[in-house]
Amino acid sequence: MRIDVLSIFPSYFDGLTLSLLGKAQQSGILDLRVRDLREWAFDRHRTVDDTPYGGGAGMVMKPEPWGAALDEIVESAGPVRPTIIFPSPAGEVFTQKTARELANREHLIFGCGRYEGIDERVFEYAAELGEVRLISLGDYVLNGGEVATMAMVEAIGRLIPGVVGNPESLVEESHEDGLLEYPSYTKPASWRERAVPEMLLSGNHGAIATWRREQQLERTRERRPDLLPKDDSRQD
Ligand code: 6GU
Repeated sequence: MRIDVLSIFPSYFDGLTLSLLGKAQQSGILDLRVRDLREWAFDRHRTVDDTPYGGGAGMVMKPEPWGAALDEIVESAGPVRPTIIFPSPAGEVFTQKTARELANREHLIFGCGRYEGIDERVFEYAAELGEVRLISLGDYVLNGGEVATMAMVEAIGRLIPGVVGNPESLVEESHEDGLLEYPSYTKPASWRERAVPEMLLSGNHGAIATWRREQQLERTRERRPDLLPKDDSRQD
């Protein structure tokens, strides 16, 4: 999979060369290219923003650098039509389902906005080049798309076949089956007067699987009831 990231703060993404995703890049499974949007600015000061038409607070990102950058990146990737993602608190909410869907794409482009936003015509133009998605991490506000892009690249990248060594560890995560993960324990069996649940020491794998399922349901009901199927008959 190829992923291009456009940002005026490319060094944010240095961390993505570490650990799992770094290995995926070294092995060629993931081709991640982070580019500075200012490379496509055209004046001496490499300006990427300007005042908003109609007035109002803050600055808006100019369309020309975005257009030139998207043209060059899409052209360089050949005939494949990319999915172009603009992280935005005004977008659809990113979930594990979104991550699974995007992990199947050949080419993703993330356009990280800053300031009050990007000139609206950029989204219209990008839709001529590929499938455009405005995606939010949730209902809170970040200063720009960079941190959101890092979260999404990590969530998507680990779903690319071969990135996570043991694919079974993907299946047992929170959210993969719509429930939160069951609790985990390791040695010692007793630590600061706290014992590991007896069940896990029983060696009865069927009973352990049932217990873990119950734990998943209990935690989900407690912490994230919104994830459970609607059941109007429930009393609590
Ligand atoms: Cl994707 N961008 C910004 N700026 N803020 C956010 C977000 C994205 N998701 C949640 N808050």
